[in-house]
Amino acid sequence: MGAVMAVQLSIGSRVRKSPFFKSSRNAGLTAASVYNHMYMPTSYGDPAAEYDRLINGVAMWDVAVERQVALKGPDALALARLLTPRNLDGLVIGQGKYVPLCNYNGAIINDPVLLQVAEHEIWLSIADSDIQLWASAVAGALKLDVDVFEPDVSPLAIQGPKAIEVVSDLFGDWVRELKYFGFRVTDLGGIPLVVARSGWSKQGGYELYLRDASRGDELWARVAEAGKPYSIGPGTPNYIERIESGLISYGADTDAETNPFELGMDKFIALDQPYDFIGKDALIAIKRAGVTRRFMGLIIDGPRIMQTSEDRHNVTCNGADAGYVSACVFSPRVGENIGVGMVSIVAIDAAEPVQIQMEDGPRSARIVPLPFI
Ligand code: THG
Repeated sequence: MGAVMAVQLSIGSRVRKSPFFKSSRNAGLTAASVYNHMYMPTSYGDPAAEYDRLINGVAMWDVAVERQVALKGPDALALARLLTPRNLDGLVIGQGKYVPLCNYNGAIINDPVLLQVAEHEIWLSIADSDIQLWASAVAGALKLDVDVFEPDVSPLAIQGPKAIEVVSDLFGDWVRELKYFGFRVTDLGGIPLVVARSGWSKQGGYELYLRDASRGDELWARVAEAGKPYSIGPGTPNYIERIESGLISYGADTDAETNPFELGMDKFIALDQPYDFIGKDALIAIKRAGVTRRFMGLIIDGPRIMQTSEDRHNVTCNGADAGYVSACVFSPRVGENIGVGMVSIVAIDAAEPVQIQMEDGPRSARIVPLPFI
């Protein structure tokens, strides 16, 4: 491959900006992607420092791209039940749940965190697809008594082993008692927030859901100040850590046919519940037939992979197509090149090395269970 120019992302007014965008840029943002029609910070120019802060310290991430789809009205729960195969019995205010959403073919179309914020109000904190359109169409077609809209809510994540210190200094010791995905509606010196124990890493942490976009820079500054004793710094959803932890990146790891069983989400799919939900018949059929591929880890031979993948890498097993690797990188903690991807059951059962077509040629790899750590 010849020399390839770096491509810049054009910043304009069509793609939406986070309430923390100005603060992120002032903190040294160097790269962004687009997610839910918004700029999503992806780098502050020092991947090693960003990884280290997440694993050993504390980092603050502008994840306002995790948009909320509010379901508000007497039929909020009925609509939520239709949208997800997960059983929502016993859901209480202040509780969150990871809820895959599927289409009528049983393919996954998003994997939000659901928050029950009030008796008749549920938020879906979505990954990168247009769930407001989907959910409002379902509600309209069925004449459900529920409004489906995107509220003024923008999460700021605080992640890493020292996040608990920063967040308890800001809000008090009650944050230590929050269960995973649990949350409370509160404020910080009048800045309206939801404080949740969650975040797209396995290093522990919180998400502050800002409820007034005009106060983004103020919230950013308060968190940066409170984090100073713990050497907080900026970061983003982390490419290396999420592979190590086996966290799913909807859109990166999935395609139009990916079903939740392939992703290992069996425990979130309640086929036996009395409620109907979108994709139920298809998922029953998929489960009966059994899956043909599965989301797995791979340990990859060869020189250290230091760059993020621009494309998926095809996988073959004994010369036959065996799926794809959607993300791979050298892991400092595993001490090897690791990847995640969708690989065929045939290749998994063969229990012998597969070949991955990398930019620099084929490499041998072995399939392993997730997570790596
Ligand atoms: N936080 C919030 N919104 C989000 C995300 C988030 N929206 C987009 C995206 N991330 C949604 N996807 C995920 C994927 C995985 C997890 C959370 C959101 C996650 N998974 C854990 C795991 O897989 O081990 C726990 C799942 C469980 O056992 O319930 O945390 O991060 N606000």
